[in-house]
Amino acid sequence: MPIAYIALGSNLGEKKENLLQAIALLKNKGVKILQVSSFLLTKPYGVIDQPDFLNGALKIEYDKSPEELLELLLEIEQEMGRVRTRHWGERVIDLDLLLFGQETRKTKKLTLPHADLENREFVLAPLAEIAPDIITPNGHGTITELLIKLRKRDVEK
Ligand code: ROI
Repeated sequence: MPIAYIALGSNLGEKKENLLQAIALLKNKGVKILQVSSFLLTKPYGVIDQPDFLNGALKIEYDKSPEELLELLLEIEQEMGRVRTRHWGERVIDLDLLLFGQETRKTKKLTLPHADLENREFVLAPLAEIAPDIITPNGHGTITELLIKLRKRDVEK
């Protein structure tokens, strides 16, 4: 069965409860949760005038397509009352599909691996806890190597 990785984020309301609820809803919908990272409080990236985020990552097993998984993630975001305010704004829950086996996509709806994976410490840090040695399909290195590279880049800025 294909293994996929999902990023979780919340910066509104009870952040920890929101992440736990999203995991429970995934389970209810038949997704097998294999591993849950710790949750890290992170400074907002991109649009910085918003509350800190609580971020985490999941390793799951899923027997349908990446597109179906994406639909499921969007469904959960909606069920949890995510309101899209501004682009890259605050949200109760954000579920991003990061990796799906060795699948690659570049469609309007879905980019695999996630387009901004290598630039986001708040994604790579929890992911490195549960999948330090996996190599992304585009072959830029292991998750640990990507995280080290990103941290070096940030120091040099
Ligand atoms: N920044 C952090 N730290 N964590 C997130 O989950 C997050 N999500 C986003 C943007 C607004 C890009 N920034 C973030 O969508």
